[in-house]
Amino acid sequence: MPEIYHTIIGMPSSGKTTFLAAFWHLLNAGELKSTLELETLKGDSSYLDRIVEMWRRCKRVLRTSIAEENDIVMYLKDQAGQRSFALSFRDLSGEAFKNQFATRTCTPEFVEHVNSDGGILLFMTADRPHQAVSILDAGVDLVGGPDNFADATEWTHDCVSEQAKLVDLLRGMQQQPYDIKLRKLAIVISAWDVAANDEVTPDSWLRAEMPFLWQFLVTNPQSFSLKVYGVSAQGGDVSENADNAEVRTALLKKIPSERIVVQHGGDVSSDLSRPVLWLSEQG
Ligand SMILES: Nc1nc2c(ncn2[C@@H]2O[C@H](COP(=O)(O)OP(=O)(O)OP(=O)(O)O)[C@@H](O)[C@H]2O)c(=O)[nH]1
Ligand SMILES: [Mg+2]
Repeated sequence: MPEIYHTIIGMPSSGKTTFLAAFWHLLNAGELKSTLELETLKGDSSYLDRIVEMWRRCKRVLRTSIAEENDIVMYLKDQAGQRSFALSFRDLSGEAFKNQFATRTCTPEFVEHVNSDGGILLFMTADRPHQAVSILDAGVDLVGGPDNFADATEWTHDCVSEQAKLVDLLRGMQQQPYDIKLRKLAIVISAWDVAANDEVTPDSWLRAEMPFLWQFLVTNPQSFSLKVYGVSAQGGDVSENADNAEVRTALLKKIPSERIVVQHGGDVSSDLSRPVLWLSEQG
């Protein structure tokens, strides 16, 4: 059975673990017909069971610490039973990618995973503003000269916009020690419920909110074959505060799998396996 290793990438709180929890639920619960079915899981399922339990109860899954990163191998077959493959990926901590950007280093394992057959699932979230800030947003009076810079905040790596960090990460994959080749890249815009309306598609959101990343991707078709998905893995904001108590109550009344929304172009479903299936297709 071919083993395909997909790499999950995304800054902290970009929705990686919530996606994995919802995906695991879909495969196990049988509430909806999914394009992919689970044959078996290699390794310890306790991590997946823990995150799926929180997901089912509409609770925020725990942040993934670097020490807790988990390798997961799922043996899957497609609905028609035509193809079987092992899908392995690692739930990485967003902190690891932040560190990678700041220190300009990554682990040999990460390079190995990115070089193996398989694609990249790149996560970002619709629930925080992404437009890169300009110097004017810093409130600095440029006309007044350096004397007015006293209140300016000192630069740290956290000041760099998320899209610049992501471009840096992808740009790195275009040179050694990474193999120079075409990679499939499925972009997952999580918390899609925040952005979704009749006018916006995942592609148009990416173009408007992450123009630098968008430009990089469309001008590098030799390196990245792209599809963009809007994903609401929880179905709404489940953070525990009084403002969204009604949202949580309404979500809890639904069949869990039906909370999930996956949009590609104008096509909407609850089938989270779509991006994974596309990455797993040959060619
Ligand atoms: N509105 C909304 N928020 C969501 C949804 N799914 C996840 N979130 C929120 O997105 C945030 C990030 O969730 P995680 O899945 O923990 O993100 P992560 O990328 O694994 O984060 P790290 O482990 O820190 O790298 C949390 O605040 C979730 O509540 C959704 O469908 N809708
Ligand atoms: Mg996580």
